[in-house]
Amino acid sequence: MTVLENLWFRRLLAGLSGLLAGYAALAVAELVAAAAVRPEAGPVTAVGGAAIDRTPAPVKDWAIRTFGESDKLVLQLGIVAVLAALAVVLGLVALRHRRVGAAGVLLFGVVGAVAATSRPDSDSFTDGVPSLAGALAGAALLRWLTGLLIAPARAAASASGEGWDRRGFLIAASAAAVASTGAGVVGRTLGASRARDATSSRAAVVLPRPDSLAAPVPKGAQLRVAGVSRFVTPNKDFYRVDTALVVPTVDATRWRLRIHGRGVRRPLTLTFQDLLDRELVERDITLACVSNEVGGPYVGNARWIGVRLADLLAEAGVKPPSKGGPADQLVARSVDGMTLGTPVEDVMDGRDALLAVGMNGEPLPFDHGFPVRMVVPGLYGYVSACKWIEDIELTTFDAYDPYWVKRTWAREAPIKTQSRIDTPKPFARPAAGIVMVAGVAWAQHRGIDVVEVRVDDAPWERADLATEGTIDTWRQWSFPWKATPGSHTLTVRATDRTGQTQTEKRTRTIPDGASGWHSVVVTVD
Ligand SMILES: Nc1nc2c(c(=O)[nH]1)N[C@H]1C(S)=C(S)[C@@H](COP(=O)(O)O)O[C@H]1N2
Ligand SMILES: [Mo]
Repeated sequence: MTVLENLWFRRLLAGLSGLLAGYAALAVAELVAAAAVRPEAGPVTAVGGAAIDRTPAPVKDWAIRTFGESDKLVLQLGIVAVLAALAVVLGLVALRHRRVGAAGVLLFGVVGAVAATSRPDSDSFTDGVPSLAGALAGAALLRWLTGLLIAPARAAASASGEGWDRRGFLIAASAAAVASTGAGVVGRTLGASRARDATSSRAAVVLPRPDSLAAPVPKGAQLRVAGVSRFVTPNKDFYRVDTALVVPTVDATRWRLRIHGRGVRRPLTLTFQDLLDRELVERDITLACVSNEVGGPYVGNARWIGVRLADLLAEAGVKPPSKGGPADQLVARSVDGMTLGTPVEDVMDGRDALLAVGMNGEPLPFDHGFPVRMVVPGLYGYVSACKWIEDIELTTFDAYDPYWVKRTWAREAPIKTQSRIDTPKPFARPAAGIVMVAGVAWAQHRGIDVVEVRVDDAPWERADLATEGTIDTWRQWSFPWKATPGSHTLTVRATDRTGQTQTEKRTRTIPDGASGWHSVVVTVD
């Protein structure tokens, strides 16, 4: 090997040392998190979560729009890619300045530790320990490996004139890779065993027959038009929007819900079984996300089983503001630290605000909040639908801003009347003749009274409405269109039972939900 080749080879190996140090740091950190602290304190989850907390709402909205429900995977891959690149750089730096390289790794440990302790669900400095422990391991490894690259040669190596111990380096590097992988696997396995407890607690749930059943879905609620959304959204197709990088897996047998705060005369602590033993109601309720663009997919309808939240609050001695109660905001907190604020008045005004335990005939899926979540008809999810709930605090809007409100979303957010064309799809090429235009419209807790369709600039025409489920569910509609060849724009708008027609004015989703009419352009052949 020439001197120059040798130099490049050592640089390559230095970069590799950096990568290995980063890999070891992550593996050790994840192991310490799983074994001694808690899985959420692992650096990738912590840094990712902290990044989500700090991302300005418009950027987050863009990420949801662009990557959809893969947004978190993209974020995690991004974090790993950035870490890998920085690790290579630190390896190269360490070839010259071993201390600086190691110090760089430690610095990342500090960043990870700060991120972990700053998460909303972090209540202890021990959450910083995994990142620091990992960084120490990574720094030590980097020093050691780069030391082998620049160490005075042993006899064999110096005989070859390369000035460093190639064999020693390769053995050390392989050993480090194997040890790190081992640490990572043990960490993962420990994490998996907690998840198993949660999974078996879910498998053991037998939902009692609700005391108050939902009426069967009316036959006419589901149109027989290909391409229209199903009236009941199957759980596997139900949209998911949350900030959880790792879906919380809660063991229902250990779960507790606390209800406390202003105006609570009898604070309550409930187990999952306590909830199942109470009066259960079954209701069809359509959930919608405030981040849903006009025409977007973040809306779904399910048959929920749960306890009426108003009953529990009354039992705790809570009065709504209209009856002189001191608390106007109910803050729900999840096991992962998310907070959502709901008007107490809305929860207690007679609507079916639920602490839900069942979704479409099964216990809540983990993605949708097992073991218990809130569902409040008529309010966007971020101000009502707390998944993995563990705490309810009665307070005031003046006293506390929950997670999204701190990030400039509206304090109160009733769902805006909306309608969507499900079929034909944008840029479809239907044949001339009768084309069935169909979709859904929703105005939860008010009900949909009229849906109209406009073809190009022609006058609005009434669509046929499917039978209403309830005022808390979306409603299907259809419109037999005499399609003529050429390009056409189809537009839909709905009117709710208060007589309000959707405004044409397009607004962004921030701060309180998108408004505007959904249009689809098609070309008729
Ligand atoms: N714990 C927790 N609950 C949460 C959220 C969250 O990020 N964390 N997101 C809310 C938002 S913005 C919406 S729209 C609904 C979505 O519920 P889904 O994922 O079951 O459809 O959950 C709400 N509950
Ligand atoms: Mo949402």
